[in-house]
Amino acid sequence: IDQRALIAVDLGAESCRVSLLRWVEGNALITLVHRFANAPREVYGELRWDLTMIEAGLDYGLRKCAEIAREGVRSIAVDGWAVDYVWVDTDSKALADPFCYRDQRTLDAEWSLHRKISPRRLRELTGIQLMRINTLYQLHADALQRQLSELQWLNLPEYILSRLGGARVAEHTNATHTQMMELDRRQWCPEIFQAANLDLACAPQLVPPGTEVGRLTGPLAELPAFRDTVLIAPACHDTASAIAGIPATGDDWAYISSGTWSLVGTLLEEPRNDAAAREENFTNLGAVGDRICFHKNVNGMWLIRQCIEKWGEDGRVWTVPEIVAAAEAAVKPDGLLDVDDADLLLAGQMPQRINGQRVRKGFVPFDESPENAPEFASLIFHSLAARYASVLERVAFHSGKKLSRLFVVGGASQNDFLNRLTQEATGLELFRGSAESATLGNFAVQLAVLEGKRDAVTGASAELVSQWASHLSSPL
Ligand code: LRH
Repeated sequence: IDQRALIAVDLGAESCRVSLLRWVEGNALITLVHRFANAPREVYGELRWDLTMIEAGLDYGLRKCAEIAREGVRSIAVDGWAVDYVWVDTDSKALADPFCYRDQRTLDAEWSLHRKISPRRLRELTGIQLMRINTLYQLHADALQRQLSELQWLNLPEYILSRLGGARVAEHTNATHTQMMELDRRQWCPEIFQAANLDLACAPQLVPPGTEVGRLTGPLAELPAFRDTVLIAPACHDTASAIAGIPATGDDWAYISSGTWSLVGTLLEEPRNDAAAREENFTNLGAVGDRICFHKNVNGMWLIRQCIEKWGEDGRVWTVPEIVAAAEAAVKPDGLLDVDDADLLLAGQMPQRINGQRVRKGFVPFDESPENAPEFASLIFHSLAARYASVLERVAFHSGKKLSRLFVVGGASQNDFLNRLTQEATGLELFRGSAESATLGNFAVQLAVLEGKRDAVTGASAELVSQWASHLSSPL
């Protein structure tokens, strides 16, 4: 067998990682080679990602991998958060830093688009949960501003792959989150493009997860380790990768992919887009193994991170582990927060936003000073757990599954207090998966492709991919 190393790049809204898989006496050994912080920045009132910073971090991480992996690197695959994208010219160069999905410009775009195509029709066609952050609303906002023909957009992970030398593609799992694909035909939807004033020629070619998109070229390719390195589109949507990294089989389990967002749901063989699933705004995203990620976006660590940022400005720097411990010792909240209130998805002033909701609900507002952080954190964690439980009840209903196990993966799976509350609220047996599940799923897809098990990626035998993931989960 080929003993060369593999690289997984995982782009997160809070941090990006470059990881290396090497073979040591026949076993896969995974190391996190480089992690760097990421955050959108507000520039002239616009919320954008710093693409130069992200690419510099990736370049550094890839060079470090090349130094370590003297045996050479067989492949590189990139996954990342969904919905954000880059407009590129004919050389695949970015025209501007990409917008962050939380930018407020989609407020007008949503209103404008829904006059051309009803939310109901959008939902019927795509099977995707209606959310203002979806690429569709963002691209429509762009189309309202300027002429876009001659240009192409690429979702962020696919953009990175193209910058490394890959073809311009839209990988299926990531493409479903744009809300621009037909659920039935699994192709771009002309009716939606037309309503959004977008040209179908702007859309990249769709490819399934596990597609080789080219060879590494450019300055990095001159490093000896990168002589013959292929580029792979894994499940480019980080959540689809994270779920592919769950080493579970059977039909009795649900997942929470827990990070900035909490994605709460289960894998299905077929989408569920009946009236009830539509009414409750569940999504049917593409998953590895030709399956469907049937879930709902629930707010997540965003709430606590935004609070921490505000308390930091007010003079007290809380770390996540500190605040988790303090929340556990604090009193139970007097009432729960609606964590998915649209206001709580926005950036800035989070303690004040939370108090705003408390007042609206008739509760006494909390003292917003950083010393009172534990009371806020306790409220947030109890409320998240309760929300997870109510969503999971609906997941069981829609999927018809008798759920008994819950796998929690992603960075926030390390929060044992939240895990305990979740277990209590749901009554399910909770398994803590890997904090780096997206990286595991990314590697699992690469291995399946490289070992000629393409069917495991696109066909019915997703079990194999999850076996890879379970084989890989211990070294992390
Ligand atoms: C998680 C995630 C999620 C999307 C959101 C934009 O990182 O990809 O699945 O809904 O970011």
